[in-house]
Amino acid sequence: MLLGSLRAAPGAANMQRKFNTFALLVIASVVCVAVLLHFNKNSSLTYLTENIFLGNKKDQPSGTDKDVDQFWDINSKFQKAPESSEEKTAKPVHRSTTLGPCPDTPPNLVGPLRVEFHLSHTWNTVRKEVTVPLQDGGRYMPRECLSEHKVAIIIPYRNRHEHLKHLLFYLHPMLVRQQLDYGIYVINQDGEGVFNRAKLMNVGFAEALKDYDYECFVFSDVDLVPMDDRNFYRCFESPRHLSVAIDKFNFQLPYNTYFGGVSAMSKQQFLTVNGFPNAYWGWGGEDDDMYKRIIFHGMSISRPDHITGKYRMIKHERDKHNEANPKNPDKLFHTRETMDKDGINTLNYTVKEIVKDRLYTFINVDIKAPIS
Ligand code: BGN
Repeated sequence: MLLGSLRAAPGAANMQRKFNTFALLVIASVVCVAVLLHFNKNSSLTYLTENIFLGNKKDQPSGTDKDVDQFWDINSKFQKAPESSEEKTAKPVHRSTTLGPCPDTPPNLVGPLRVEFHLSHTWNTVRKEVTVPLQDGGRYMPRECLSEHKVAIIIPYRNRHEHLKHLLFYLHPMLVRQQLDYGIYVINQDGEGVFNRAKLMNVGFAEALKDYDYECFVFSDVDLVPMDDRNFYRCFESPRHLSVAIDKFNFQLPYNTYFGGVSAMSKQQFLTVNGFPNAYWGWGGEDDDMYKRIIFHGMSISRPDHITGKYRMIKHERDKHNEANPKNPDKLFHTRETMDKDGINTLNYTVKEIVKDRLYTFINVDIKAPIS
């Protein structure tokens, strides 16, 4: 009996050991499966395997020059620029949440830029030259770090496609070097009514916010190209005037309170002053009104120095339906009373079409313009 039990004991221990090993294997497999499922659900593993180079890797021309240029002819029927099959397959970027913040001073800035307008680009050549990996709608975010700056570039627009080509040709690479998380919004005033730059800015603010959680807005004329990439298209503690040294004004401020051309305001700053006035139809004064809104709300203006704040303006004739409006200067005497009653809080417009191109988001809007 004893012998039997003594013999039986090693057998049972063996069985026990085998069972333990088996149980350990089962537990390990369950843990592995759970870990895999978790990472798959949360995009950080997917990110590592997914091709995040969106846009058109080879920068294939999309459609013919004629097709694309026709799109910009306001008289032709509004249509989306044809896309190559590669552009169509662009998917949203999944960024790893483990990326560190981008440095405050971006590492790849080059300083002064050579800006020339004598080359006549077609949309296809601009597309080929702008080789940065953009998502549809002229959107970009750095892959190497988490940008601190979510910036919408708002460009009021009508019939200026030559200018837009030049601007985007220089602007995209510069904004990429500045490591911004940005999008470009071209706000086109539909129809032939009197132009209203400030109202288009307000529309751009409202529409860009529907697209993404932007915290900063750069309002830019279409004909102003920055000449130095150290001029940051980001927001500061105070509203910022960026175009301080334009060639047209001999690289000087035309007057001390000038706030026109290119400016940057945080979402909060913009809302505090109730945005731009909507009441300035035709040329002149709306930027001065914004300056006054800022000052009347107890803020001041910040500016880059006259070297980094250099701009080249693309020469052009005065636009049709944007003549200087003799009624505008008088409005400036009433900014204090009007600023809370006219602005982003009273904005009304109708979006007629939104077109997402690789280089920009084009928003065609009816802003109820009077006929001149
Ligand atoms: C000013 C315009 C600005 C314009 C600058 C630079 C007015 C208001 C009446 C005094 N202001 O004269 O809107 O940005 O010139 O061109 O017209």
